[in-house]
Amino acid sequence: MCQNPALSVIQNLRKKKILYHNCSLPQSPRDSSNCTRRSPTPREGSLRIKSISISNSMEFFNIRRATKNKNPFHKIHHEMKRQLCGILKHAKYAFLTGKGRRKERYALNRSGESTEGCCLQTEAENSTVLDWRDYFDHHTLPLSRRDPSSWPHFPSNYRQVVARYSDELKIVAQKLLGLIAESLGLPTSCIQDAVGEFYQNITISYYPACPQPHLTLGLQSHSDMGAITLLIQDHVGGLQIFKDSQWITVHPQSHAILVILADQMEIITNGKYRSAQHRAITNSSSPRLSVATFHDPAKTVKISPASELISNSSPPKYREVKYGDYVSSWYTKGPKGKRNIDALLINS
Ligand SMILES: O=C(O)CCC(=O)C(=O)O
Ligand SMILES: [Fe+2]
Repeated sequence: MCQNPALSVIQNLRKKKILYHNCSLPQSPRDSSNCTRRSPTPREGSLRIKSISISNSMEFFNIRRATKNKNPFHKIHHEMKRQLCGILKHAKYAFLTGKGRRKERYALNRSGESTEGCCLQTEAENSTVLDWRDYFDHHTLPLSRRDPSSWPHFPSNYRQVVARYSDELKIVAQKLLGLIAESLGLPTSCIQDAVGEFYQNITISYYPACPQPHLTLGLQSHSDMGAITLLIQDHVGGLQIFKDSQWITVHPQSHAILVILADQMEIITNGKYRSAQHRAITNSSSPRLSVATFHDPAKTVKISPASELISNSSPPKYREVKYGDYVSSWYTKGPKGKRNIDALLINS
């Protein structure tokens, strides 16, 4: 049988001990939106996403306009971002490009769901498609989950920086949930009440330069499973959203936070806001970094469309789901575009 060319490249690099990272391997042709292999179709464009300042009185109108345009991404400038992003980038480089010994120190079980720690994998195991990515996951909220002693300790202020970043972004996420609710004519606290206390995780992703980027993906096509994700990325670029039947590269902007609406938001708003299908691509010259801060419900919380949005003329579009069951199913089936949220559609 003819060996997958990407696999042989990866195996060669492994033999030479050059490669220590995850990779996506095309197994078979897939439909375009979920394609692991980077093919020339669908067409790829580039998008400068509108920036929205949450300290600006126009915010409400901007969010409503973004909803109307069905633009799943909003971007926010945030006073703290520049400082925090700079320190975080420094810290990320320190542990992700550090010596293997450092990596091993934080390497934890990567088979489970949302395991805190570092995931490092070199190639597809048992034909499973993996991503060309290393990542480190921090459990940050509620405080009962936060254990900075399991995080890297270099540079010396790393743990304080991450903890502060977590607290800052929780406030941003709360504010956004309120604005999104208001933009739909709902009481300000409606979406936050439906989500409950935030379970927040911060994932730092490192995408090494890839010798054959056209054969790989940094991260497969997916929508985030929680309520809202706040993402910062460095100047390299590689995040793409699937919009109007094509993959569009999000132009990286420093000093801005990208807001990615996730699946539970789609359910609560009964589809008025859609979760964003996105993926990360790699390139052959520059490694890339991103920091995603996920805000999710507790696993025991039941999520369903907000009653205020349901009427005879607007029936519920999604079945109620316990968030923990949604997460388990997501991990069992794998992301593959938006198939997990689509499985909850009542008229699918
Ligand atoms: O690295 C990126 O830009 C995307 C990360 C992401 O989508 C995720 O971690 O869920
Ligand atoms: Fe994501």
